[in-house]
Amino acid sequence: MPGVSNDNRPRRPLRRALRRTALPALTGLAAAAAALGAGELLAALVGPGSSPLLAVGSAAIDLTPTPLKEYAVRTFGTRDKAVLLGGIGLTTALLAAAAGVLASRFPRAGAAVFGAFGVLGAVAAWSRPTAARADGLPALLAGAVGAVVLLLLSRPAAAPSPAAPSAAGPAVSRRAVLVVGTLAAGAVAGVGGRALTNRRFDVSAAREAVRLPAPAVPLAPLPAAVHPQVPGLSPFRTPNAGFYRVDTALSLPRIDPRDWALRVHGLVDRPQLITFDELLREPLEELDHTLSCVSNEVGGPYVGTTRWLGASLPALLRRAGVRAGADQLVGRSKDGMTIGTPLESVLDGRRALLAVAMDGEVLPVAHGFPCRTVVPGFYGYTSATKWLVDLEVTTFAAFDPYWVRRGWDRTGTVRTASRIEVPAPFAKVPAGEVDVAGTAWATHRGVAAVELRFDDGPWQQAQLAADAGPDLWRQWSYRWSGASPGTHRIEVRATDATGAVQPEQRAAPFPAGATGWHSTVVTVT
Ligand SMILES: Nc1nc2c(c(=O)[nH]1)N[C@H]1C(S)=C(S)[C@@H](COP(=O)(O)O)O[C@H]1N2
Ligand SMILES: [Mo]
Repeated sequence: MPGVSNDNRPRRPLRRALRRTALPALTGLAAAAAALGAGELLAALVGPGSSPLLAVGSAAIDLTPTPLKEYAVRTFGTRDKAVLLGGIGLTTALLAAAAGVLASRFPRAGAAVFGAFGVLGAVAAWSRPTAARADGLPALLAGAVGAVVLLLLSRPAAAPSPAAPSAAGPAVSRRAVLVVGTLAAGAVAGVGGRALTNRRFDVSAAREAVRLPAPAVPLAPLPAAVHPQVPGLSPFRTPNAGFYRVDTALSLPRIDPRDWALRVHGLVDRPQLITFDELLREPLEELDHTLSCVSNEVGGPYVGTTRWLGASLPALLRRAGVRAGADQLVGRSKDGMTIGTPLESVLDGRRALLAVAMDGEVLPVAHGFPCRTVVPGFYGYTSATKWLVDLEVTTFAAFDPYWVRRGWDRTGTVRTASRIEVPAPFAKVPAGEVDVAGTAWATHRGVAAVELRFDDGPWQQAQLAADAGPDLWRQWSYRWSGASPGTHRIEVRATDATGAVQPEQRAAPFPAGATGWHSTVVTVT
């Protein structure tokens, strides 16, 4: 049997290949682990925005071209951030392995790769809109540690003694032990650093300590008739745990309400500064409202309905005294997001809030604790600043907020939308009577009608559940009788309270929200 005749032969090249690439690559990974471990430990001292991986990730989010970002949201949904961090981790690992191989021949060149990435990470951290002086230091430390560890681990082993021809074996394994040890130590430091950061900047105790005052302007409970009671249809009020989350924050801004103050400035006569205690002493109002995201595809899940509680935003602006000529209200968040709302709409009598609670609970950290804006009629990106710290009265001519700079519509008025939730797509339903049900919204205009059609037949009126107001979605149902066995396509369209029928024409979410009719295919058996 040729090829197996000499069972000594395959071993040597293997060992040589191992020494030439596998061990150097692993050495590069170990240097990267030590680097990131050191970086995370220092980041725990400096602040959450200074973690080198997160800083690079945040910069990547800001620099990602809009089509790619749309693709990511479409493909990965709310897991987009995990995918991004995974991608950055994988890229880092590959580059580190390559730098390790490079260092086995040119140690200084390998070390220089680490130095360069340290500088890049620091630039990323300093480029954040809210960067502090020290935020680049963890990445610089990481680069330096990575370079030094790589140089130390890549030093040529002592020349093998001629008396012991197998000396290369122990030298390789001694180095392998060092490399694996460094890898493990770096991983422990990295995980430990993250845990320290989370512990140091945790605000869950401060959040639990908040006592919500009773609303000065309470709302009656919603009537049961807002829900058609069709099994499988989403609840009218979305529980907080199921409320969609969309934002650019890789690590959630954690704000202790005792350190929070809201500044109101710009084109106003009397700039304001309000602490959280002062905010809670305002007469608090309740608002039932459906919040939706401009990135929601036709039939998509980025929409939710809740009862918000907060201080009146128009009342605060009147106290500040808005000057003539101002037409845009810009909210800024702790993490530097900017969101611009048409000022005229905020002041036209609709109930707009500086919200502190949703669904009877202090705002969850992921939804903007301790304070966010809510302005009915607009998508979240032009109305709902989470982790709000600053309100500027300005003009559209003077300032383009974050998403507008990336080509999105500057107004962000919610487009009329409707979706079929029951039956589920591709469901098999028994012949006879079939319950069809879903949700429609045209926030702040209200939904006047929902129609269905089956296999391109004539439009049929769906039965609307009780109307709880124009700022809320409206659920609907339809009893489909005489469904014949086979595959059927159901389409839905809504009409808003101005009489405008949802257009059939499909448009992508960019730049002003998706349009088109939602449809679903079911099989009647
Ligand atoms: N600070 C901050 N606020 C933000 C965003 C963000 O990225 N950062 N995203 C906006 C967008 S696009 C939407 S749709 C809503 C989503 O709010 P939710 O996550 O509470 O559902 O928040 C808005 N407010
Ligand atoms: Mo959004």
